Amino acid sequence: MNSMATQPPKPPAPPKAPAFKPDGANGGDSVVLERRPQKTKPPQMFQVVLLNDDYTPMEFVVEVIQEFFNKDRETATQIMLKIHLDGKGVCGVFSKDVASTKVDQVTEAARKSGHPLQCVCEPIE
Ligand code: TYC
Repeated sequence: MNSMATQPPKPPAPPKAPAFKPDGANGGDSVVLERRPQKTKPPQMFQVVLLNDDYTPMEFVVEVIQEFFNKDRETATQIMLKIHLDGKGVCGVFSKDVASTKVDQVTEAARKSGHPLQCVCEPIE
C-alpha cells in the first residue's frame, strides 16, 4: 500500500512575521511605548517634635534625643537648646508608624523618669 497517495495535502505554511526593521521603516507596525504618569505617591512623612517645658532637665532631653533620634551629643545639645529657646524643635522625620513609635517611646521614657516632657508628631507638607 502506498501511504504517500492517501496523505492529505499539507496546509500552506503560515506567513512569516516580517523581520524587525528600525522604527519608521517597519511598514506602520512600529510599537510606541508611552510614558504613563506615576500612579504611586511617596508616603506622607511625619516630623517628631519635642516641646519645651519648665521642669524637664536639659540633660534628660539631650539623652532622649541621642537615644531615640540617633544624634551625637553635640547635635542633640543644639536641638535641645533650640527647643528651650523657641518652644519646640524637630528631632527627626519618619513614616507614620515609625514617628508614632518614637512619640510613644519618648513619652514612656519621660514618664518613667517623672518628667512632663511632651513629644508629638505632625505631618509635613
Ligand atoms: N526648659 C527646660 C529647662 O530649662 C529644658 C527643656 C528643653 C525641656 C527642651 C524640654 O523639650 C525640652 N530645664
